[in-house]
Amino acid sequence: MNFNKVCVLGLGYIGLPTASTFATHGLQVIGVDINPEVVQTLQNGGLHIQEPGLRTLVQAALRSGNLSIRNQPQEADAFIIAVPTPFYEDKKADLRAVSAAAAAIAPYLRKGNLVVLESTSPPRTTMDVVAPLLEQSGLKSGIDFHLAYVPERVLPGQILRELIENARVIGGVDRASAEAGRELYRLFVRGELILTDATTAEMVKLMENTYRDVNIAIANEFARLADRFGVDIWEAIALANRHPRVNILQPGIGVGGHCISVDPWFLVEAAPDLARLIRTARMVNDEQPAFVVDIIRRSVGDLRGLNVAALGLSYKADVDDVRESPAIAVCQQLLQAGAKVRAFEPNRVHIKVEGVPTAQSLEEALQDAALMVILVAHQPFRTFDPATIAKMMPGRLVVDAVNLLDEWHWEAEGFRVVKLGSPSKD
Ligand code: SAJ
Repeated sequence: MNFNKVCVLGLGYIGLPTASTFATHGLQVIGVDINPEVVQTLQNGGLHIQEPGLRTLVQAALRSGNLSIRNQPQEADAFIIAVPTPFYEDKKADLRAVSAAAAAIAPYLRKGNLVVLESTSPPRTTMDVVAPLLEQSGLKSGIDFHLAYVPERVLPGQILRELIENARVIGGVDRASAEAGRELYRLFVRGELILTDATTAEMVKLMENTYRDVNIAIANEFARLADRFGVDIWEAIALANRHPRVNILQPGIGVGGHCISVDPWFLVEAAPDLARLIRTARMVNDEQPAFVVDIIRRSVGDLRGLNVAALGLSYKADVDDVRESPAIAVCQQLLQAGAKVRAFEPNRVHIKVEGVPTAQSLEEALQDAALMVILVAHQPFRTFDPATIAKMMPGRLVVDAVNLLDEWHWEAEGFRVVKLGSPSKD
């Protein structure tokens, strides 16, 4: 197949880098988003999301003249759907964006085209939801046009590198569709391109993130057990991981982001009678912010009226993305318990979070703080100097939920350091 023109629907963390990378590899790319603010920002040379290297890539793509940003699809050789699949309150997958994108493509679909779904979706979505919507064009998937499910696997923070280097699973509704998908992604992917069917590819994607969720859940549960037994979880994990077949992940404040905290629910929804471990792991991770608040409560007694500087609001270290962030859950629970919280996110200093007071600088966050709680292991927090921090805050208590600080160093400056999953020293 010859791909000259690609239309990418959804210009978020996956769609925008993908569209730009195709453009810098010589394809004509139409990047489509239904959000007029996103379209306008990009058309004016701005960026609505943060990701290392993305600005340079998008600018190069626009400068090449190969990438144009639109609010509607156009005819193309291939269409890629990279829109979000969140869930509803009851944890059922919200496929409205996927369905709307498929319906928007149908009028532009021509014989011989390839359509790819990249959005993480419950098993059978490509076959049962996307194919029928595209077939409203009068064309048949697997006969008149190719249709494939190709999950993205990039790690936020490393997207540009992983987009090119990672292996990709390409699941076609038939063999020819998978082969067409391989030809498209071969244009820039250096990792292996592995062909399978669409439903297997959907399941593979969900298994990858569910596997990680369950493994983080056991790390979090181990941290609670260590807390009860007076064991330092960080030391215990380091020792257990000396076993050649053990690799325990890091406990923390819970699991956030739009992938791992969402995707396992798609399996639970699809087979609630079977996905019991998966559901429990989800619940363990969702309860972790409450465990963090409990640690803080045990350290100070009464939370009412306590001035807390909460450092880090994003869902993980060194990103600006706050979707499903457990750090926000910790702040909300502290506020509910009567604490006065000032949160600070160094990767997004002007952030506004409903119901959570934020500071625009570290100084502002710390100025009245009786307690500093580190919620996310951001790079700038690693180099905190306790003597400098001591001048910025009146209190001398630090709760380190992510094992970031060298407690001896801080204790020498008069701080009391309480670590998640580590016995209190007094
Ligand atoms: N976390 C821990 N302990 C750990 C590792 C992570 O508590 O040891 C927490 C993080 O702080 C964060 C959450 O888990 O809140 C998820 O972070 P992550 O870095 O594990 O993953 P994501 O959500 O940023 O990206 C994942 C990746 N999937 C896997 O590693 C299996 C990525 O490759 C996927 O492309 C991405 O989901 C996605 O889009 O599905």
